[in-house]
Amino acid sequence: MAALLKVLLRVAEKAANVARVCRQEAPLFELLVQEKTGDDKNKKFVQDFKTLADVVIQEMIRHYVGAEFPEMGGFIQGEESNKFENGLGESVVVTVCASETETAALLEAVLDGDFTAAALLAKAIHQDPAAVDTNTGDLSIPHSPSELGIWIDPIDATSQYIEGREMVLEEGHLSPSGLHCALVLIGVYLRSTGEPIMGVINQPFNYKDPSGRWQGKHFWGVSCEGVRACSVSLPESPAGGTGLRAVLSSSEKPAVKKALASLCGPDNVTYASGAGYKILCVILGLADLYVLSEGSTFKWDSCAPHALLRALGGGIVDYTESLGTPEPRGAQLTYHQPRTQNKGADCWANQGGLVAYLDCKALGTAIEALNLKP
Ligand code: 2IP
Ligand code: CA
Ligand code: CA
Repeated sequence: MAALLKVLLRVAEKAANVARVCRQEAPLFELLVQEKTGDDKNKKFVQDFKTLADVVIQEMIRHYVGAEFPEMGGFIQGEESNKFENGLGESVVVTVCASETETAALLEAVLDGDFTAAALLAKAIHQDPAAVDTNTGDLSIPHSPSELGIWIDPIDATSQYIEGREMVLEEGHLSPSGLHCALVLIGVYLRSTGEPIMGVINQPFNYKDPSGRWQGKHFWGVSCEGVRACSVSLPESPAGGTGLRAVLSSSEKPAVKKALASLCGPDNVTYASGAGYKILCVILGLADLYVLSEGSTFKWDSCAPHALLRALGGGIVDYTESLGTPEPRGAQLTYHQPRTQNKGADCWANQGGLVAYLDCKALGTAIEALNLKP
């Protein structure tokens, strides 16, 4: 299944291109923002946004991966629904067509007849991505496509993507908010056990080249049955019992913030945007832990980065479960079963919250401290 990884790297780069085009063409971007309603609303935000960019990117990934691996067809899921309502109240099902012209015609209907915008978007969808490094070394993955499923978050940290604040990233430093927090996440799991075994993260807005164009960066990891490989190398000194750094959502509960501030020291607790970006910070060794005590993330947020953490010897556990067990490492999140008692997007919520870690000693120390909080 090394071929699947190469396809995912290429399609994630295509996705990043679409994300960049949508921001670069200002009139296009303005057209794209639509409010979410109903059960699919992420309850965390008073106003959440569903962008056409999100829907288009997800459908594009589904289309190209499904074309290469037809056995996966019914098991490629994501955050968005492909039904899009245009300004005239008409519902259009967004799909990628066989040709650029046909896709442009379909998107024109979504975009209330704006041909320029539709043509720009269709061009980005059908364009071959710039040469992307798909050199993943010698990998032999002992699974066939019919055993696997995929979770896609076409754009994580949409609010940062829409706000569009440009930051110059400093090597080795966590940068709490800005365009760089927006990530394309594609995770692969085993249908039988729900284990995340392969992940690709593409950061479309990593730096601006001298000509002022945004350039991206990508990361990947594989972890299954003795095969462990990752594009990121393990940080030099994984933190043990002391000197831990935690990254949290700014909306985290005061008791959790307090417990971690006394464990790590107040200066070692940082608040950053984007569930995916926070897990990426743990993968890159910019933080030791990402703790989230609520069910505000979903399978598509954590599947891809979870696979990278596993490839490096870490993981993501269910926060609530890990507090109640002497073996927190055993409470790993899985990706194959919906919570049927929930509705809409909440069926796929990481309901008990999560803790992402690279080093299991750090996990153990944090759980001990969190268990003591009032
Ligand atoms: C969101 C996004 C938010 C995050 C939330 C995710 O996904 O990553 O930033 O909240 O949990 O579901 P926070 O930044 O407070 O961690 P999306 O942008 O795809 O809706
Ligand atoms: Ca998300
Ligand atoms: Ca998203």
